[in-house]
This record gives sequence, structure tokens and C-alpha cells, in this order.
Amino acid sequence: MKYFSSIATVGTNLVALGTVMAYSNGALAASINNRPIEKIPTGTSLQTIFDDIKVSDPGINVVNDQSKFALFDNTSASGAIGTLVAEIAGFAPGNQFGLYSAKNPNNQALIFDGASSPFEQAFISFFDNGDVKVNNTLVATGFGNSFGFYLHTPENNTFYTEDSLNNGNPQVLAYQGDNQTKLKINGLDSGTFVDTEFIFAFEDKPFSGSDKDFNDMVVHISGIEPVPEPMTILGSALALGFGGLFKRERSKRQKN
Ligand SMILES: [Ca+2]
Ligand SMILES: [Ca+2]
Repeated sequence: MKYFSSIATVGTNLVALGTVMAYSNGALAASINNRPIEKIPTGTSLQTIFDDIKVSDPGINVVNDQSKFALFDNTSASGAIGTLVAEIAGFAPGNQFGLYSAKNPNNQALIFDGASSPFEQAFISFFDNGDVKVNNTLVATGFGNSFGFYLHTPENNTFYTEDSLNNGNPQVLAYQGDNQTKLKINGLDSGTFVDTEFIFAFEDKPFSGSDKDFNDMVVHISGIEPVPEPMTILGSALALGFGGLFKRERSKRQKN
């Protein structure tokens, strides 16, 4: 009997594991980019932008501090805040920035339209029914809890935080807070760049023919966390599954 109950437990764990794997094959398949890229010219204007908003060290290095994360979830119960930090581009009057659903990149929530300029801010609310509001206006439904960020340009290109959606090319560099560096954005009071904050720096021309300066749209977002790699989730599921199995076996032994 003991064996049967153990097999049943393993079966339940495998079903749970299967669910996680199915999920990872869908929404999470491309949550990780290959970073850093070093094609960004050193001493670029993006580094100057980061240095200008830095109040205290260690600061943000445009090459070494690139984050591999491409998909995100909200981490604050009250939503996220976006701040447009810089737009150094001929397309600045037309470039649009927003977030897209990981399960359907065509499902998009516009955050900053072309008329937006530094240092405009937006308040993004995520609802438990999948609705997304920006500044209290409904902009998307059926979003799910995993998303990326996009830039839509006047040339009708849309570039995504997931390289896999840009023919494998990097169109966005992401920088995660280090819990140390202090930033000050224009007239806003300074604050620590914590790990639930990211800065996204977009290139607004297709990578191969672009100037690769990644300063065309630079946005700071607070209140988000990276979606973990599928392998990390798999590892956690295995640990949880086998942990539960051993605990049950132990308690059974104690009863006997
Ligand atoms: Ca603009
Ligand atoms: Ca550029």
C-alpha cells in the first residue's frame, strides 16, 4: 500500500510539473535575452543620460549592467509607474511606448504616445480580471500576468523587449535596479534604484541599419519584477514536488 500511495504522490507531482512545463513552453519561452551586447558605442549619449540622472555610485554602466530579462510581472499591489527619461530621436514626435501581453504581443497597452515627452509620467494599473488601465483609462483587456514593453515607430515598426520578436535582434536594452545607486530624474526627488525598477532604452530603427545608440526612447518603470527563466521555475517545481513527497513519507513512517 505504501508503494501505491507513493506512486500516486509522484503522479500528482508529475501532473503539476507538466502544467508548469506547458506554461513555460508558452508565455515564458522567450523571457530571457542574450546579454550583454557590446555593439553599443562606448561613451555614447545613453551613458551620459545615465550619468546625468545618477546622484550616487555605483551608477549604471550601459554595457556591463544590461539585464537579460525580457518579460515582467507587476510586483506592487497598487500598480506600476512609468517615467519618460529621454527621447533623442527624429521620431520623438511619433514614437509610441507601451506594454504587450506575453501570451499575445498584439494585445498592447499604450503608455506614452508620440506627443509625450520627457519627463512625463504614467500610472499603470493591473486588475485581477486582466484589464490594464493607464492613468485610470482602460487601455487593454485579457492581459494575463506576464508582459513585455514595446516601441512603435512612425515607420510602422514595432520593437519588443523579447529579441525573439525582433528577428532575434536586440532593440531594447534593459537595466535593473541594484538597490544601491541613487537616481534623480529632472525635478523629481531622488530615490534608490531598487530591484523592482527597470530602465528600458530603445533603438527605433531596425538593428542592422541603426546607429545602435539606444537613446531614442528611455523609460524608467517602477513596480515590476522579471518573470523567472523556465528552468528556474522547473527547478523550483521539482524541489517543491520532491520536498512534499519526502515530508509525506516521513510523517507516514512516524505513524507506523
Ligand atoms: Ca514623444
Ligand atoms: Ca538610435
